[in-house]
Amino acid sequence: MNVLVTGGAGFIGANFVRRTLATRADARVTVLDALTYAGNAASLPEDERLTLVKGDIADMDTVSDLVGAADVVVHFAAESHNDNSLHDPWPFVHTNVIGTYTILEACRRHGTRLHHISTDEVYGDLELDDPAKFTPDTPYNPSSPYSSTKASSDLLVRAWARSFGLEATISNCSNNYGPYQHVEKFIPRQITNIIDGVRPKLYGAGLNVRDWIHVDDHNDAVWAIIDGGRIGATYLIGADGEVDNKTVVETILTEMGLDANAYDHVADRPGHDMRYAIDASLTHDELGWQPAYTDFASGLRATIAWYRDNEAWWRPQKQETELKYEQLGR
Ligand code: NAD
Ligand code: TDX
Repeated sequence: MNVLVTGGAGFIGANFVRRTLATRADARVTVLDALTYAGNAASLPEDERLTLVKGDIADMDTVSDLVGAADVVVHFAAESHNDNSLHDPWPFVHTNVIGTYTILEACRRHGTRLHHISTDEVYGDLELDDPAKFTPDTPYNPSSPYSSTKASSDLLVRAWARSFGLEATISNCSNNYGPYQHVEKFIPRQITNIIDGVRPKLYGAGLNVRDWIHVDDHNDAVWAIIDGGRIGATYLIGADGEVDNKTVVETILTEMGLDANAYDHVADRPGHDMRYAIDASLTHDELGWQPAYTDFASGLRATIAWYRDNEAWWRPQKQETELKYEQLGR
């Protein structure tokens, strides 16, 4: 099986490639990745079944032949960081909207199966005391340039499936954590700050809730959808991992042997979504997928150990990332 993975040098994509090569002997993987600041060839393993192509998903000349040679396209490539989208939205429109359009047109041209990776952020946010969780029927209500461009990409996929009969599925997953995540993101930023003797930085009061899932659980669900998902369907992926940001920081500090209160509050993110929560029951019931990491604290412990053991991987990005945050006052 020839698998084309867009964005395969990013956090979730690289974990997907590693897991695919380790668990599926029949798979040959081609990664198409622009190697932006978020992409890192060092996240990928050495493997004769893996080819890395550096290129832009919005460039049809690059995309078309690769899609034509693939049995399935797993589309992870995106600009993925909310804070960056508030500072400069254009790359988000380019990659998330025009890039996805280009992938769709290439899949249509060649009749290639597509799985589109999306996020729970397309549904907007929930109040802290709302008993509801997101389901595949929740109306779209995105807040940021990031989530609105991801919502746009989902709508394009739905339209191509319905109007052109494209063989596509979509998954909307909650916040991922695990190895190879860029140090701009919440959990790796705090772990690497602590390693550097810098206090963690909590936006606002830190009451915002995210629904954490280990990246391997996300990627196993993606394979379950590719293997057995209904064409045209949307699947939600989550692991019942709702935790507020303050608790996450306190847990990281405690796990790293420091006082749980040794963090600072910084300026809040404009338009900051309050809470995300996934109801993944359709994905469980239809596909039999279940998360393996059910204890967030132990998953976090393993992630802390990974960042301690892999400083050479993250160190080159750390200073530049913190300079960007300094300019944003966060
Ligand atoms: P990431 O930022 O770590 O990786 C994105 C990858 O895409 C990078 O390797 C980058 O070089 C590549 N890329 C960016 N623009 C490109 C372009 N124009 N052409 C080719 N490659 C390009 O992101 P991530 O956290 O791994 O997220 C991957 C996908 O999963 C995204 O679609 C994101 O919306 C979605 N998602 C992420 C999370 C999360 O918690 N991180 C949760 C749910 C869904
Ligand atoms: O230093 C920080 N302090 C802080 O309190 C950072 C970087 C973040 N935060 C807060 C903001 C969020 O409430 O932590 C929470 C998580 O922040 P991010 O890691 O930036 O993730 P989020 O904005 O929730 O989006 C993530 O999950 C959904 C991914 O970046 C998206 O790609 C995915 O779609």
